[in-house]
Amino acid sequence: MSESQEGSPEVLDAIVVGAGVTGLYQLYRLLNLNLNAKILEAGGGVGGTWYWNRYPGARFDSESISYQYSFSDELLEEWNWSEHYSGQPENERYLNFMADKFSLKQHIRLNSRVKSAVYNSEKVLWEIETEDGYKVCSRFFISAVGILSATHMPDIEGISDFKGESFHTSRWPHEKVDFKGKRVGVIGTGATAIQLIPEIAGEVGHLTVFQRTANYACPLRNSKIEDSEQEDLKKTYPETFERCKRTFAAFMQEADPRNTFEVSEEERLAFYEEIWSKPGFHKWFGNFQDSMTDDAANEEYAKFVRGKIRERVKDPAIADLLTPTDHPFGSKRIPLETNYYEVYNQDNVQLVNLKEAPIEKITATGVQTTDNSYDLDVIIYATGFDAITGELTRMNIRGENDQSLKEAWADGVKTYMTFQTSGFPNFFLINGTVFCNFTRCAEVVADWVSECIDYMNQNGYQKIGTNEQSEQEWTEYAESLTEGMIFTKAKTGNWFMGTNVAGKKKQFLFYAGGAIEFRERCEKVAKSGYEGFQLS
Ligand code: NA7
Repeated sequence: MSESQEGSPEVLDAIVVGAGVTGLYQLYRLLNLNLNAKILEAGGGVGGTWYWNRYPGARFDSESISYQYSFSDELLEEWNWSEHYSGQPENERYLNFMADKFSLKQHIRLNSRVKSAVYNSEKVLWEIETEDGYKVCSRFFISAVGILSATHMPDIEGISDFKGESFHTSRWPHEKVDFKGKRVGVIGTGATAIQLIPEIAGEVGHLTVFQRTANYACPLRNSKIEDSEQEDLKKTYPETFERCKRTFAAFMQEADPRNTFEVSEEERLAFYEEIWSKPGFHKWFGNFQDSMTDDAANEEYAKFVRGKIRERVKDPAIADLLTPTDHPFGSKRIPLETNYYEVYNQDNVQLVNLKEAPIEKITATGVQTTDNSYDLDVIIYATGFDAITGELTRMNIRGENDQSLKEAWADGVKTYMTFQTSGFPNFFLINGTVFCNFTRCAEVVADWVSECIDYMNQNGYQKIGTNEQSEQEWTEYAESLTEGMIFTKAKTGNWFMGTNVAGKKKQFLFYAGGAIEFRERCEKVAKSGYEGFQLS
């Protein structure tokens, strides 16, 4: 019976926030430990990223087979991917299939955005309330809100004055949007816009793309998986997961052990062409091993990519605008595209250079830049996310001494092992904060938390926390790993570094030690009886 009917909230073992990839698996693991656990999910369905990002063209940039869960042979056997890089509708169906298969939905409360979570030291319980007034208490409070949940709307005057239709890409309407004959504006040219634009360019009457920074988009080279291929493909799953375990960020692609200038120019170009012809992230992670660490090596490859962009755009002036020169290749997330650059050869598509003339305001009829007005029927904000910390600090999470997480992180994110922050006992962060092929590390962190809770229960511990010393040592160590790293070299607009959101502390928001090291450390800490954590 619901506690609100009775007046006093029910007490659970664990509340998980978010029914995305990580949250669903975390719930599955907790239920298998016979714990009384529940997910609170803001959306009207399960899927997280794959529920919210319904814009045309939204799809995996990791291989479907390397992104999928690995924990259940039955699930691997029963689910057939229809494309090598599967699209949002199928991804959402997959996560629903998983939730149904393991009977998770009865433990998920949808349309339940967490408003506050307050730690009660006396009772060793988290008191949680959702925006619709539902209250629940829980011993463990686990955040699985993902990395890209909090939408980032630009700080532009007049957004609410626009009389036409407008939406952020991650709040795309559930019903099909009819673009036929309409004048559509897209603000932003990140990975999202680059997936979306080719999908709508053929339908719209006119498309205006407002670009501030050009990106190094690379061809995705997606293809169908025929029914006849399924069986053979499934035989590759064990090797796929093993391969991911061997790479730094748990992707399938491994860097070439040679250095860029170790080979002749001819050989180098042939190698660039070879990785260019492969699908997915080969062009990023499968490159010469120094391509992301040596500036000259990086520039050599960047030149090759710029040439590839220019080849595809007919008007040299537009090609120039689309060609990035202000940041190294791979210093920002590499977007993967299908027919993106060709869109700019269409007569009904216009590229607006915001570097030259920034947006001044949104008006009732469209977008006004410092040198022109653009009349539009629809404005699409593809302006990204307040990544990793945004969703967490928007919730009112208060730990010991009534300190909020927002206050605790005022000078930047501080954690121990990415899992806990001092002053917030029994609160686990499993947001996906290791730089990693998402699901590969989601399984690692949810397994670790489940085993930790099981260990506590077996040994009669009520509470786990970390202290300022462990937190400081870890945070300093994690920061030291990022020195000179490629991601620190893009000066602006980089959600990995928090520089896309005004006022956010500049800090690499992922753990940069790599998935292999992180996994080993997780194992070691667990084996040591949770060194650096305090159990009581
Ligand atoms: P991104 O990669 O953060 O891209 C956001 C885009 O929006 C980017 O081109 C920004 O330009 C642009 N932007 C943001 N604010 C403004 C304003 N005020 N004016 C003009 N343009 C603006 O977000 P995505 O959603 O594309 O991708 C996020 C991740 O989702 C992606 O990496 C994948 O992992 C999936 P800027 O570059 O800052 O000049």
